[in-house]
Amino acid sequence: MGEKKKYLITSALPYANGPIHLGHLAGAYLPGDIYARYCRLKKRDVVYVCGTDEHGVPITITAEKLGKTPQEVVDYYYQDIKSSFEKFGMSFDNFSRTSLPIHHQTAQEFFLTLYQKGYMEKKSLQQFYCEHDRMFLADRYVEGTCPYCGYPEARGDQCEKCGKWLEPTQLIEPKCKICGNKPILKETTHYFLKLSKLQKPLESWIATKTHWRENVINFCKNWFKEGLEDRAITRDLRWGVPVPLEDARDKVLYVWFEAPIGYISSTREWAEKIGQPDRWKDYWMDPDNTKLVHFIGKDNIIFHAIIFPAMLIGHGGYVLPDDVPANEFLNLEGRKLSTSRNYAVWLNEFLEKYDADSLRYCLAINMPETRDADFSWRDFQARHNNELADILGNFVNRTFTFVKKYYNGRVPARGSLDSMDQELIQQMAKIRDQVGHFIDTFQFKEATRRFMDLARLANKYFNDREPWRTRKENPEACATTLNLCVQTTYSLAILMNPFLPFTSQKIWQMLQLKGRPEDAGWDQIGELAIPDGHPLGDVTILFRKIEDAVIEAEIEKLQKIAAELEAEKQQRLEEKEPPAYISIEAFRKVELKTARILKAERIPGADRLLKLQVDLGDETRQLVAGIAQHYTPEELIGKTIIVVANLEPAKIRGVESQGMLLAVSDGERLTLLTTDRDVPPGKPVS
Ligand code: B3M
Ligand code: ZN
Repeated sequence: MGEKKKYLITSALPYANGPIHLGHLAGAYLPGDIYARYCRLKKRDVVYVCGTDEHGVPITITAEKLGKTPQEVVDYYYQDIKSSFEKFGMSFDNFSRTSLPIHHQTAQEFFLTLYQKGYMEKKSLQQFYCEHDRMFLADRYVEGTCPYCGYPEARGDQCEKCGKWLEPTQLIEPKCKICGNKPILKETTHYFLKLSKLQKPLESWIATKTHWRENVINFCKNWFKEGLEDRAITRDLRWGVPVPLEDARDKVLYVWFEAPIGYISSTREWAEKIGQPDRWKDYWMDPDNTKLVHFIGKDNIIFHAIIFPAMLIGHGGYVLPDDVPANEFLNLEGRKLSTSRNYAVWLNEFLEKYDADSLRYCLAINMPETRDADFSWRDFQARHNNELADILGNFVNRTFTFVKKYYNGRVPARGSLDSMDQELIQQMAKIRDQVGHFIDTFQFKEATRRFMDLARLANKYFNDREPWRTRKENPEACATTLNLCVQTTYSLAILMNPFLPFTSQKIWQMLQLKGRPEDAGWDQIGELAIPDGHPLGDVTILFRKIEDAVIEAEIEKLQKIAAELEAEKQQRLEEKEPPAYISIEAFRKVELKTARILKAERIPGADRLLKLQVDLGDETRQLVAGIAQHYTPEELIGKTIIVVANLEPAKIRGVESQGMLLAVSDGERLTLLTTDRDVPPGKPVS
């Protein structure tokens, strides 16, 4: 009996700008697939969707680099990604593309609904513009230093290091990604999503998510603390989903606005393909009976736990995610992956030499669930040789070979069961429930370990029963042993299906069972389902050992790249200029003075800035400072601070600033420099 509840499962939509590597798999794909496969075996009503993310600056930058059109790039990588996912055993019900008309239409409808409901606001703002390339530098077209963590290669829309969602104008020392020049600020208009209006409902919704992973919850709480700001969700770009409004004809939707809507479009496409075009609504538009789960990597938390839910709340009628199990990162041989430098293991290359199931096993048992994990070739070899081959493969092989050899390939009849036999049967049921529990709570590492426990246990049972001895001494006991061993291979085939679908299929074939293991039920695990006398098929070896030499070659390949990267790093360090000294005279030219804050107010349209009036002893000055996110105007009044008094006046967002205050950043917070004792304003600092 299936449950009434419906399961809507998604894995992050990979950008169609490069092939899939192991980091991707461990983050968003393998866990999603294990979960979906398990749910199907539990006879739950499941739809599992994904597709390629084909818009945005990541695509156009790749196209420019390769000298191709964006369309050519996404067409190529859509095929490439889709086929490597298939070879890896991903069981999506639909794998779509965001460049399809069905997605454009879905995203535009979504935008219009938010617009009509008053969640969009048109605002003009200053944006970076490259005079050399004659274009607005949206998102990743600008790089610079992250204002929060100091990472020097932060992109215009997000810092990869600390995960902060940025506005390009927040970057320190911004540079055009194409030509390296410093961009200028130029006025443009955009539609803003009024996140500020959605914070309250969002916060009370997230407060109910006590079962979420700690990393996800903490991330959200930090965002709420800082307050959600309205964000521009349109861009001055050609490539993307056109904004469906007359006054924004030359603009497209921000990729992170429309990409998550891709989950909906992919479900719509699935519904059309099965000939029930409205069926997608059963999943997306029945919030009380649907469990929506987004599998993602940690760099996508903000969009799945905050922005997309905010959009869904604003739109209304949609189900909100029940969980967002975000994984941490996977390192490679103890070092961060670098796709641009080819310090990575690419899935399609991997699968030319090794089995998908070996990789699935190794990634699942090392999954970066609560902290970053590492993929090492030695570990891969050890998992494959010592666990998959020596335990699982060995048990299945010795069982089938024995039955072939001594029972003519027919499953011998089971006699009376003693306590050791009973124990094996009980363990199957127990492990089934444990594995199920761990998958249901997204603890895939533990689930994988428990599943292997059954193989380990079965192998031990075979050893302890010594059928090679009882065959002559006690034929009935021997027959019972082998019968139970065959029954265990059947249970194992179902139990392993979420983890090792290809091996599961092979065992199914050796067992000469009809249909596919996927169609069996999870509850079948532990059932003694194979009848006496059932004929077995041909026995094949499940896992062939991987030789040392093969693994050493892989390690060497990576070590070479790692050495190059190290050498470059060293060189950069050496090239760094020695610290430049300045003379005391030069320092004295900077006029530092104490100042008392008289007045502080926000600047409309500039969420980060405050306008201050300060007392400089014999005059009052106006300063504009980027401290609005760290201090409220009220708490500033009366503070004595340090300012650079002889700085050339400048206009910031159209407001004159006649000096600069001093503050220190610890990467997170900005703290004003004040005086240790009470000092009158206007005193020189030296
Ligand atoms: N394409 C980001 C990424 O690949 C993005 C995910 C979209 S999920 C809606 O990391
Ligand atoms: Zn440029």
